[in-house]
Amino acid sequence: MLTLYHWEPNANSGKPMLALAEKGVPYESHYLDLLRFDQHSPEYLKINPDGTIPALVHGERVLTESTPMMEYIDSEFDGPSLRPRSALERWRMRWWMRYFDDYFARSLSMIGWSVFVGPAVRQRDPQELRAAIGRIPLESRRIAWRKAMFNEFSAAELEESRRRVVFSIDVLEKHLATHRWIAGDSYSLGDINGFNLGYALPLSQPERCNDARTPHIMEWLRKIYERPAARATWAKARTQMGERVKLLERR
Ligand SMILES: N[C@@H](CCC(=O)N[C@@H](CS)C(=O)NCC(=O)O)C(=O)O
Repeated sequence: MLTLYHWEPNANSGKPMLALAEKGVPYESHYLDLLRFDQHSPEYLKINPDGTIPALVHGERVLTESTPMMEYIDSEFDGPSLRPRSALERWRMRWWMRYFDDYFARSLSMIGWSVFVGPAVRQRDPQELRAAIGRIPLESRRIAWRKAMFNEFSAAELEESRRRVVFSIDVLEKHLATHRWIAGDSYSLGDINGFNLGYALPLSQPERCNDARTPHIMEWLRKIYERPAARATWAKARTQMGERVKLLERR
């Protein structure tokens, strides 16, 4: 009835995983190994021809794009509402989700692909890697993979991404200094989105995101990680990636 195709609880895959856990909705989990290119297999392309994850299959319906997918989950299933009632808070939630997806996540992702995804596959046979690129349907993903595999991100684009990440951390810290949650008073999809983007920031950006410099981000991340749904979601991690969330344990 409900199947989620996903990778680790992280970035886009983690968004519907955590939203489903918060709602208490059971689902069949179909794990795709992004580093083994499972998302470009002919079987998966029948589900999502873009070859990206996550994808949610609900009966006859196939839903892609993790952020609107979370809104679908919240509307379609019982469980606590993950969208604020007030128009102002709902606007703020969507404002932030757009900011996270279009600006912050893009920059963080480029850095992640350069320092983690690329090195994780680079030692494989170049012929095999070129063949894998040839099977990627979206041009933008082909470019990202090529740059990651062959270490082709330019110094200028990485520098700009680093600048945007630092800028975004400061914007978020300022926001959380005056708002309990992303939308305001209520925990929402905005927090789920932001957590998936930012849970590892204290590890990847230790000089920028830490208790002294960004106490509000740190407290917000810890509060989310303490939620049973977040614990249960990150317990589904299959690789070392999931371990990073443990940095949020209170000492
Ligand atoms: N905007 C899409 C992006 C999906 C996306 O690019 N997902 C990444 C994983 S976080 C992916 O599938 N990468 C695999 C690839 O590019 O081959 C969403 O939010 O679902």
